[in-house]
Amino acid sequence: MTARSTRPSPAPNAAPGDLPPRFPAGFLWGASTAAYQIEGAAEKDGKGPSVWDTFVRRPGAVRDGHTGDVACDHYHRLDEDVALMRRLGLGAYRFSVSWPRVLPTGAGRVEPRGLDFYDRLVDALLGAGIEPTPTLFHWDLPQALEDRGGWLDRETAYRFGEYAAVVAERLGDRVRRWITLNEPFVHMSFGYGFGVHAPGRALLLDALPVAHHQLLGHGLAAAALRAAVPGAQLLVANNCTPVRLRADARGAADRAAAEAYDVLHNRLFNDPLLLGRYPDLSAYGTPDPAWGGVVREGDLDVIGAPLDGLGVNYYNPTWVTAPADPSAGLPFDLAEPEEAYARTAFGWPVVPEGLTELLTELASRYGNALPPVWITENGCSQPAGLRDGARIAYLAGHLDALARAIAAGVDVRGYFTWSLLDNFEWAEGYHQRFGLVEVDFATGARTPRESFDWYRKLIAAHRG
Ligand code: IFM
Repeated sequence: MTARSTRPSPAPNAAPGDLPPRFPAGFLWGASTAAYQIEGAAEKDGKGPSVWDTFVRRPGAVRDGHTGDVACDHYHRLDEDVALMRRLGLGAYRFSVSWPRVLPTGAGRVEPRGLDFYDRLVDALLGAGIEPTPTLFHWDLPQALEDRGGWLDRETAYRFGEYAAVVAERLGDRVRRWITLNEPFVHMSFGYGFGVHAPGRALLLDALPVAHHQLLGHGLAAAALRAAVPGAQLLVANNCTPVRLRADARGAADRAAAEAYDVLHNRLFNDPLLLGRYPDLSAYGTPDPAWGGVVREGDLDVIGAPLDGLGVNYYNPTWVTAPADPSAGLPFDLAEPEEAYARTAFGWPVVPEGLTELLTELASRYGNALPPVWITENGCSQPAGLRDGARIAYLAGHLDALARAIAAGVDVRGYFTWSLLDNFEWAEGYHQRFGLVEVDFATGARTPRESFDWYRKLIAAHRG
């Protein structure tokens, strides 16, 4: 992905139900959540602690000391939540399986009550006509594995493959579409690079082995899923971003910074999966293709085994410049756009056309090596309240951008919005609300927002 000149957003198509049916027949309409963000029941039915259970107890780690101990209490409200999904008309629901709920210490003893929960969820979804789409790792590594080095340790990849086999054996008779990893870039950088997410390690570039071990874990899990689930459809959900330069910073050093950022955020994860090789990491002081022994013979064959789809999580482009202090460690500085984009409650710029740009660039970069794409996350945090026209505008604008990418020839098969429910937004606790459904965290009460109704009508219109 090369850095692009910036363009203003097209006016978002904001009127509810206003989008013409521009998506192909059979296009999948979904919503996403993740285990630690919604389930609660942190110690229920034999669940072991995850790195997030530990991290939230570190003073200052999460805004106002919020924890996921109860979250949306989805563990006890599964039926109510599936009823909401049915009302919405979802074709698919993306959730994540909590590894320590299934294997309390990450390996060895399986907790049957943990598997029972996901078994019930899968049956409830199928009963409602909704395709279950589990993600096996959405950041809640069993603490026992972190104590042995976590994703810095190659052994964790093998434990992930074994865990995938356990889940596949139980759910594989009913679940076809699987996502192995969620946003391995964010987990590496926030969790191990900067320490702002669990496990809270601030290793900067020494976190790079976390990328390789997650990807190796993906490859081993994918092999286990293929062995256990005939006809399995396997994806990875990568967080991808178009990389942009400000108009006032487009010199050679800025362009090099943009290339370097693109390598770290996008290509480090997409290239090995789709091309079976890593990009050149010289900008990160890792010119040795084996990364000093981290990448072993045969690993890239395991990682690069064909995928059935690429999951793309898109939120916004990233602006970079040359580093003000090149000796500070990273070959780029993050920058602010010069345009006055609308902002989400999180402060993220709203740039729908970035999604078209991202998808068309992925298609031109990877050509035939790009499998069909599913947008596995897209959505925004908005202020509390049921009248969320800004969320509707966000979704409409991004769906319009997605339709443009499809019209330009990108093979996109489905769209999962983030998120069904307000939930625990990691270091921000409950301060950022991403849900189509408002959750009262004191009582657990769920109330659909205007955007819920808008998405329901949109799905119904496309189903014809
Ligand atoms: O809430 C997160 C999710 O867990 C991963 N992708 C981005 C979302 C919003 O920050």
